[in-house]
Amino acid sequence: MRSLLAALAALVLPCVAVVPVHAQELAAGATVTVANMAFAPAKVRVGMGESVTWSFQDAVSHTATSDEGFFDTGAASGGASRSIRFASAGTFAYHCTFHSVMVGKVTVPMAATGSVKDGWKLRWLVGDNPKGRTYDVQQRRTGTKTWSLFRNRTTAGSGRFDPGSGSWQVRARTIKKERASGWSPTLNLS
Ligand SMILES: [Cu+2]
Repeated sequence: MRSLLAALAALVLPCVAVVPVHAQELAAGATVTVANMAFAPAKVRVGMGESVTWSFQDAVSHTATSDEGFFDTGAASGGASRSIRFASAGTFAYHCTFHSVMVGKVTVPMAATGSVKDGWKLRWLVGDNPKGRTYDVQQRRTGTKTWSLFRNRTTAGSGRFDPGSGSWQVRARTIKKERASGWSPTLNLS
C-alpha cells in the first residue's frame, strides 16, 4: 500500500508542480488582438507588473501608442506580437498612429494590504521607479463625492494609509513629463 501511494505521489507531484506555474502564466497579463482595423478587446485590465501583448494580425501596419507618451509598440503587422509591461496604476489610453479610429485602454488598479483596524499599505508601483515618473494618489470616504489628496507627484511606490475607521476608496495615476494617465479603477478599502 505504501509503495502504491509513493508511486501515485510520484505521478501526481510533477503535475502539482507544473499546474500553478501554468495557471499563473494564464492569469498574468492580457492579450489584445489587432485585426480588421480594431483592438479587441478595446479595454483590458492587468495587475501592476503584468504585461499586455498586442498581436498584430492585419496585413497593414498598426501601432499601439499611448495617448500620453507612456509607451509605443511601433508599427507591426502580419502576426507579429509586441508586449508592454505596466508597472504602475492608472488608466492608459492608446491609439494607432496610422488610423485614428483605432483606440483602446489599459486599466491598472492599485493594490492594498491591511485592514481598517491596522491601517493599509497602499501600492501604486511595483519595482524601481522609472526615471522621470511621479504619482498622484487620492482618497475619499465611501459614499462621498470629493476626492482628497493622499500623495502629490510622489516618486515613492507605496505608502501607509491609517484612516482609523470607516470605509474608504483610493485611486492613483502615473505622470510622465507632466502628462498624466487617467485615474486607476477605484479600489475599495473595507
Ligand atoms: Cu492602425
